[in-house]
Amino acid sequence: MATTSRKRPARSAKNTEELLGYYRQMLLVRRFEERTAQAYTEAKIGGYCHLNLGEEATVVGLMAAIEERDYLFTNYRDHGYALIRGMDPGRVMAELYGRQDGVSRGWGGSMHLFDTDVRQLGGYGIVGGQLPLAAGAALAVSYRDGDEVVMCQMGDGTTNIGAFHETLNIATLWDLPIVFVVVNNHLGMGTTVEMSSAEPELYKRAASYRMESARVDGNDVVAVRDAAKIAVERARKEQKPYLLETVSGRLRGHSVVDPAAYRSKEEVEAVRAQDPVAGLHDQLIAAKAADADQLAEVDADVHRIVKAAVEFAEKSPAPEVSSLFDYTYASPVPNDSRRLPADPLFPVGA
Ligand SMILES: Cc1ncc(C[n+]2csc(CCOP(=O)(O)OP(=O)(O)O)c2C)c(N)n1
Ligand SMILES: [Mg+2]
Repeated sequence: MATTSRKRPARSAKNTEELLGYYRQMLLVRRFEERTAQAYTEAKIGGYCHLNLGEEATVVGLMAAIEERDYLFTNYRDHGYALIRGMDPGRVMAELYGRQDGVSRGWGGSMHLFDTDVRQLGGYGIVGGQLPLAAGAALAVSYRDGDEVVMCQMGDGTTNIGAFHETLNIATLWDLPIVFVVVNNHLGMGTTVEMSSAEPELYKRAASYRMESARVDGNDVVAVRDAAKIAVERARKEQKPYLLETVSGRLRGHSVVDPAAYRSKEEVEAVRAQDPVAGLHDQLIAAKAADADQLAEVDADVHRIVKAAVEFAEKSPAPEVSSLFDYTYASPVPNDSRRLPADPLFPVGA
């Protein structure tokens, strides 16, 4: 096990360009999530809704480490991953709105973003639910002698779920090409890692399963990318699982409706001081890679993308009620009840 260092690469035009690209992506996640929170409070979005605010460097760094051919599973905090993995922002927003043009035709919603085109196979609302499924995908890859890798993201709270231990155990026993990523934002809803985990250095959990692991600063996009690349390469070349822990913060409540009253003002200030988007902004200026006007232009561009996404979602129609049972079963089921909500239990006159 190793803790990854924060050594920065020498500055070059390529690095500068790369960093600016990451800044644009992180800002896209930031502005998309802020707009999502607004749409939720306007009751345009229903159901549960969890944001990646504060996790932008982690999201972008992880997505820079996997390739198109690789597969991704995440928990319900999935909007940012979808955007950076390549789902169209308008179709993601339409999904949050529950509209027909959403990536899952409006049936999945915020927690279940799924798009086989970009090999993002959900979005799972059950804590730890994605782990056994991701292991199954990795088993399929291995069975077919493929060279794809499965990345399975989860939160810190997930490391105390039975499925976490069962899946890590089997992943080592079966030499699965899978990278488990624990996004440690210090909180599972309102419970801190220290209150819930006897070993709060979560990457050390991998030792129980003889699995390589590392911990990295989740607010440093390049450090996350480089640490994740090591993990992905090991999974791809050696067919060995890996556990990567990224440490960052959650800027808002657990979900959009959570005021997070359990956090003190000082704790919130400490998280804000580590804000990865503001941090990269200042880093770019200090390194003279860009000036404030250029970065404001990036922000304006991103605002346009998010505005267009909202307009697309607003215009998309709601799914037909008659399609409520579509996509439930792969093939017709005999005697399947097609009763819609509010339909009488027995047809009148029957
Ligand atoms: C099996 C299960 N138990 C409880 C819940 C309720 N729940 C939803 S999110 C959550 C906290 C998970 O925290 P963490 O894994 O750290 O993820 P984060 O929300 O920080 O991304 C809990 C307990 C659930 N969805 N599924
Ligand atoms: Mg958490």
